Amino acid sequence: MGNAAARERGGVMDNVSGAVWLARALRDRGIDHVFFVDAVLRQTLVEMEAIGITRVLAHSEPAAAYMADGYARVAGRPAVCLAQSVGAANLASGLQDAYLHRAPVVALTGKKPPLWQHRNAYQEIEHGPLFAPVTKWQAAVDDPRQLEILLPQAFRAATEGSPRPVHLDLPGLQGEVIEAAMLPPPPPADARHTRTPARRPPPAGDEIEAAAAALARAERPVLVAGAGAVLAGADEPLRRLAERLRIPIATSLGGRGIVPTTHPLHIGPLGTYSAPCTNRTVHEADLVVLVGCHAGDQVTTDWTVPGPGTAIVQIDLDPLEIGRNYPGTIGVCADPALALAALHGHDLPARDAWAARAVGAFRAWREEMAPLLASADTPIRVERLCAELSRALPADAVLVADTGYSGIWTGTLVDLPHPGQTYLRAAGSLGWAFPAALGAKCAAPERPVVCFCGDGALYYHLAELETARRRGLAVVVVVNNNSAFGQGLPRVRGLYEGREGDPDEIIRFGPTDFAAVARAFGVEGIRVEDPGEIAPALERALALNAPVVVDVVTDALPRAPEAWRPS
Ligand SMILES: Cc1ncc(C[n+]2csc(CCOP(=O)(O)OP(=O)(O)O)c2C)c(N)n1
Repeated sequence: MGNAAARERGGVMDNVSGAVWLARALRDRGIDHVFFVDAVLRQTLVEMEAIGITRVLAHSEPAAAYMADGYARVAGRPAVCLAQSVGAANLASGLQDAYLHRAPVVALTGKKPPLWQHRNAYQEIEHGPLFAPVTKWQAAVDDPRQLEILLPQAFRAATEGSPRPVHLDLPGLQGEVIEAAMLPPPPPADARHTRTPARRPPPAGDEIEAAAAALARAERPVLVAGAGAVLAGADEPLRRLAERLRIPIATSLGGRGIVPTTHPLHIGPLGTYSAPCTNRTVHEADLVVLVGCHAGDQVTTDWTVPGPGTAIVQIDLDPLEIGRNYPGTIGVCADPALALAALHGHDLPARDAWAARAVGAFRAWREEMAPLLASADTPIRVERLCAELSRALPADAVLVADTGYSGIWTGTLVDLPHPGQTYLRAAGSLGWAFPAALGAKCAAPERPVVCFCGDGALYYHLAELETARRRGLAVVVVVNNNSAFGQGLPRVRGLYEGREGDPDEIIRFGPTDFAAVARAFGVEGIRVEDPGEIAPALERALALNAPVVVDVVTDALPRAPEAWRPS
């Protein structure tokens, strides 16, 4: 055999640079965007352009991680963020929300090669401990040939079971040792690990029988749908089961929107970010069916709702979550959509009177809120802003909410009446929503994306207005601008009761005009100071098909709905 023929049959000529390898291996896994701060994997970024991967240059590593997170949540696919060695700590901090929410973000960082280690290397600390609490799996690639094993493993770990972030440390502070290596072309990707959920196991017959028996016994059942139910696309079987058996549907914030929030059986979000009626109803239930819901402290109001001793059925893809928080849980380890469909096949009683009572309590609460939703007060009441947003959101909108009050306001008072609407919420990191909304827009360029945040949240990543303009990311940012960390304001002032001092110094900001700030970035800005101006501002912003900041000046003192707790 001649040299040329030998080369063609898997010899040296077939090898590709590490940069080409990585770009191709990511593209083969469905990656069409990467989010990063320079300087990392520059040659790979060049190769990415050639094969159609969009490079989104961000202004900070946490923002890049939040963009990847927002992308992954909307796309239902892994997303990639990159940072050089000195950016690793920043990038890790941005993975916290993806970890808490369970989003499959693949983080790649550069790291100086072994000969540089333990010698006071410039700009570098150990990366492993930084990523340990915010990833499900991480590895250092010491030799470029390990990529063939470790990159597929990263995607496997990110997508199997509960999806979560993963981290690969690449040799070279910019990952350049990888890029310069020559490697055989990447083997084909496993399609399973290019999406979430990676697999859809059907329920075991005996587990479904036990769950059906619990439903048959229950007189006051409630369904609680979480982010796992949304991820599984369990909306249709959830609605069908609830409608047939007349079971009220509550959600976690992560599950919000799985059924239209105006659905006749929907009773709002459960937990510490909720309207009082929902916790009361779920506390009264004699069976709570958790569907893709991990029953942490927030959704269960510190495990008081459902109260200890309540019968629980938990349907989850991840066996490690079943029974974690409620001893005696009846578990169904399966794809939530398949498990609900299997329950639908059982002959079970409908609980009309109970459903009417639960739903009636929710409606009564909404009626109580009606005057505030229509308030003509200036400064604007946030309830009125929520009502206007409910009316303005298009039928296919993605609403991305920040944490704290932004989660409570949008979770309790912004309606999502259309099945095509999506709700994403911060799993706790203030400032997450704006970059996450940019990532969401990259994943769903044809859908309107609206970010709802406070001024305190927007300050974190204001610089990404430049990214929005540069990349033409048409996100509408609605700022609830009360010149404060408003959620804590009365409590902080309360701490000063009877003593001298200045509470505002630790909780208030100056009166920034974010519309003017946006315009300085070359982004459209609309300032709203009168409640009558909200609707036309939102209409205009959504029609522009460009990034827009709608800066709504609101009153910091009114309190968001407060969760009910058992005494
Ligand atoms: C990274 C981070 N730091 C601090 C907090 C605590 N925190 C939660 S909500 C909040 C206030 C948010 O203020 P703003 O975004 O202006 O919204 P508002 O409360 O005024 O509606 C703070 C400080 C947090 N959740 N995350």
